[in-house]
Amino acid sequence: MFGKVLIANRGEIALRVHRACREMGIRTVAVHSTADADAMHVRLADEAICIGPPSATDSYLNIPAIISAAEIAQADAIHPGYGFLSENARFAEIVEKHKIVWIGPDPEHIRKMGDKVEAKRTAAMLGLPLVPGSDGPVTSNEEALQVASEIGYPVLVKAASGGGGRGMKVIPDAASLPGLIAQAKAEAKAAFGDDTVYIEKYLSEPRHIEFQVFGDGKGGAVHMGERDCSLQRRHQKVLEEAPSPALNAETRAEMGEIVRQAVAKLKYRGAGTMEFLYEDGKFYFIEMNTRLQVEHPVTEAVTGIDLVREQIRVAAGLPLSVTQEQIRFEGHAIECRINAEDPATFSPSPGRVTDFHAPGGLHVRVDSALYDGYRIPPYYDSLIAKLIVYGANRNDALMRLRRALEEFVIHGPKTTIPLHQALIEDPEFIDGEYSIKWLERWLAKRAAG
Ligand code: MV4
Repeated sequence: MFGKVLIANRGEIALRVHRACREMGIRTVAVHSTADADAMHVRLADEAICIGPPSATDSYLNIPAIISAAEIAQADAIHPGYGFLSENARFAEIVEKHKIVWIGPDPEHIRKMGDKVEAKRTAAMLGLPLVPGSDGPVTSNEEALQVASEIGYPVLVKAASGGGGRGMKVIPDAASLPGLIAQAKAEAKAAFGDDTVYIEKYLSEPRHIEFQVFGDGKGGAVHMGERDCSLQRRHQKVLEEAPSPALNAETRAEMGEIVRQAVAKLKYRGAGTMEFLYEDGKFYFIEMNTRLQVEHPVTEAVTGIDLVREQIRVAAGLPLSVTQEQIRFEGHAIECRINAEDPATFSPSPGRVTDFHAPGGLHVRVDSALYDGYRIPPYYDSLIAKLIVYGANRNDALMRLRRALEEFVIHGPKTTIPLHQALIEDPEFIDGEYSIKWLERWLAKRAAG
């Protein structure tokens, strides 16, 4: 096992990785920008190295600075967390070239899945169900019109280098197709430097259901069930839960086995997430994320498995600690993402935390790097805490969530706690009846009074 791991991230996820390392007897190296000198992960790590100024481009995305830090500290491995360099295939390759272990998938798998057209091609080969659409990129209006008339309008044009909804357009009819494809290509070129686009049938009210998968890199693979992440605002997840209120155990087992076999065939190593849209009882693969996700704790709650520990184990060449048969899905977990934002306008609200009290008690978990007196810097993502509750069933989890949100005190910056408090009182949410469209509609109604 590794003696020392460098954590190439900040905030709650740097702390999450540090905790897993510590529990495995591994020493940790924190890297940080000048704005994060007083951060919790820096305080707790065995060593800390400043890698640059506040701007993420010059610090948490600064590959030479991070590699230098790893060499100076003689770290055996690097854990990238999520975001930043976690899905940068080139970084993963550079790490490996320096004889440092990359705690993540094979760089080739990261690269393949980063290209959405390539990812769909791979998914099709692996037998995953796809949204009907173009077979690869569309290269002319004639071809696009042909595909669209075969699958029927409305269709969706998506950027091959996209993700997070950027460079995506709904095309209602043939007349508007050429103009909208041109727009999508221009946006994709500007955002990603790649104007490759493809077409899919537009699903109007799906749920976003993703499966957690894990591979040992040698053909051993498990699935850890699904998370329902339909509640999003502008492609930012707000609340996630496991299991999905829309699935039963039979559907989960069936779909889980399909994704497990796909991951095994790929000889995938480490943690991954297969994203699907789910509509009218059918699954459609859209993307695969080759990293640990923000919402991984809901999976940890319903399976009892430490996902970061598993990542570290397989990176060190050890087998997964569980077989598929040993994985039991029990109870229900819900995560609320708490952001330092105005709960009405969502504008960022950085600044000094004058009072901090995290809820506790049975089955309540708070992943946060906040502390009393901490100054939330304005340079990074506004996620400041994740509240994860577990219960025997969805109703128990909801009752516990209500109680935990009530106990949570974060004074100073504005937070989205009140938003979550209102959201979980909505009868449709309580019934679990929501699609990817639901939250934005709910917010619009609320804003209108
Ligand atoms: C779709 C879709 C409807 N039909 N694909 C948005 C980001 C990217 N990950 C995929 N996305 C979507 N793809 C087809 N064929 C609707 C979305 C979508 C969405 C998906 C998941 C969660 C929230 C969403 C919000 C708007 C649109």
